[in-house]
Amino acid sequence: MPAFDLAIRGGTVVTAADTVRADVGIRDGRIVAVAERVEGASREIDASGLLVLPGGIDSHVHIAQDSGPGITMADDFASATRAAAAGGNTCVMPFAMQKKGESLRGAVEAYRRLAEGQCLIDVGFHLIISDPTPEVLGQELPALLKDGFTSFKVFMTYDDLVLSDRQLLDVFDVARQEGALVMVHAEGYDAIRYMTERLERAGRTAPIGHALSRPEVVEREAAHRAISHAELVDVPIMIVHVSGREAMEQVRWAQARGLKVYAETCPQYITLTAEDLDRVDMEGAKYVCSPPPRDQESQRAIWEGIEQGVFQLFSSDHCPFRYDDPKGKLNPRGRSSFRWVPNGIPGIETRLPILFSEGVSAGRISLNRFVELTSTNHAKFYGLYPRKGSIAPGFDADITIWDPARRETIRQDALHHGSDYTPWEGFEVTGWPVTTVAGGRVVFDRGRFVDEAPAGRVLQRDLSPYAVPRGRAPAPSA
Ligand code: DUC
Ligand code: ZN
Ligand code: ZN
Repeated sequence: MPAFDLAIRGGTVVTAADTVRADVGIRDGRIVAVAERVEGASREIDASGLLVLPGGIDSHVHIAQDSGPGITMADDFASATRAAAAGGNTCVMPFAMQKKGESLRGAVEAYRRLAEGQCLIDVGFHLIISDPTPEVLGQELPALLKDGFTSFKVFMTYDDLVLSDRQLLDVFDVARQEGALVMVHAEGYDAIRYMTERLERAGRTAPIGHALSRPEVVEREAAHRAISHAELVDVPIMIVHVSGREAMEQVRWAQARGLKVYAETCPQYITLTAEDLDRVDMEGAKYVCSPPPRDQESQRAIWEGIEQGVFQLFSSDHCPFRYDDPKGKLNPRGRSSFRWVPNGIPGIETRLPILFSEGVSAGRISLNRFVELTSTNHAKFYGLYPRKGSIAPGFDADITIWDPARRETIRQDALHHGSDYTPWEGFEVTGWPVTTVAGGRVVFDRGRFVDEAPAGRVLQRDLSPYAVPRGRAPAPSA
C-alpha cells in the first residue's frame, strides 16, 4: 500500500515562519510528512515553480444570515464555501446570530442545520450576542463555549443588534470569566443616528450618505469606548474591520499601553474609497458596507498598521447581497434612502489574491507575513491551532497551491459567489490560487471543482490562548 494518499511535490512550502523547498505527504486527511523528498503516493501533484501555502482561513464571513424583512443574503453555505475554496480558502468562520428575544442556543442549532451537509470546506461558527439576558450570560453562553463556540461578536450599532455600554460590560465580564474571545463591531449607534437624520432632512439620501453618516470619528469613538471597557473589565478584545487611521491609532495606543487589544482589517480598506459609494445612479450601493471605505490616506494608514504589526488578521467580512434584486441592494426602500441599503459586500473569493497582489507582489509584506495574516493567525486566535493554519506533520491537510506570477483581472463572470457583482470588477492582480486541497481532498483545480462532495465539517474550537486576561483584578463582585 502506498505510504501517502497524496503527495505535493517540488513546490516551495511557505508557513508563517519558514520558506523551504519541500514535498508534502498526506494521509487520511492530515499532513504526515514534509521532507526533501516523499516517495510512494497514490496521487501526486506537481507544484514545481509554485508556492505551497496553508489554506486560507477567513475568520469573518456572513453566510445565510437573517438580514431583516424583505432582504436575503446572496450566499447559502454551499455557494459560500465553494466560492471560498475557489479563492484558495479551506476554512471559514461565519456567525450564528441571536435575534433579540430569542435564545442563543436556538440560533446555533438553526445555523448548524443550515450548514451541515452543505459545506465544501470546514466552517467554525462565532456567536453574535444581541440579547444578553441573565439566562444567556449565565447558562447558554458558558455551555456553548464548552461545546466549542469559543468566540462571539458584539455590536455597538444597528437597531437590532446594538448593546448598551452596560450590556457590553456584562458581556465582557462573562468573556473574561469563561475565556472567550470577543469581537467588537466599533461604530457608535447614536452618532450614526444623529448623522443619518440630518442627512435625510437635507435630502442627502443617495448611497454616499452611508459613508457621510459614519465618518471615521464615529468609529474612533466606539473603538476607544470598547477599549476602555475592556481595560476596566480586563478582557482581551478583537476590534474587527478597522477601516482607517483613527481607529487604527486607537488600537496602536491600546497595544502600547500593554492592553490585549487585537485588530482585523479587510481588502475593502486597502483598495476602495468612499468615492466608490458616490457612483452614478444607485451604483454606489454596491460598495455600501460598514465601516465604509475611506480615502487613500486611510489606505496608507492601514498599510502602516499591517507593517507595524497592529493588525493580526486580514479577513473578508464577506456579507453578500445581490445588486439588481428587490431583495438586495436595489430593494425599494434602499432607493429612498441609504439607510435601507443592506450593509455588506461579497469578498470571500477575492481576499487572498488582493492581499497577495497588493502586499506580496507590490513588495509591502513578506510571503510569511501573508500566510500569518490570512491563515495562521486566524487559527491561533480562534482556537484551531495546531490543527489548522500551518504545514507540518499533524496539521489538517488544508493547502493552497499558489502561482505567484500569474496575472489575472478580477471578473464577476469567473467568480462563484451568489452575488451578481464584485466590487473589484476589472481589478488587476499578480498572484492567483491554482489548486485547493481541503482535508486531503483536491476540491478545486485550475478553475474547476473536482470534488464537490459537501464533506466540510462544523468545527468545535478550543479556547483562544489570546483570550487570557492580563490578570489585573476587576472590581470585587460583592
Ligand atoms: N458588519 C459586519 O461585520 N459585516 C457586514 C456588515 C456590518 O455592518
Ligand atoms: Zn461588523
Ligand atoms: Zn462582518
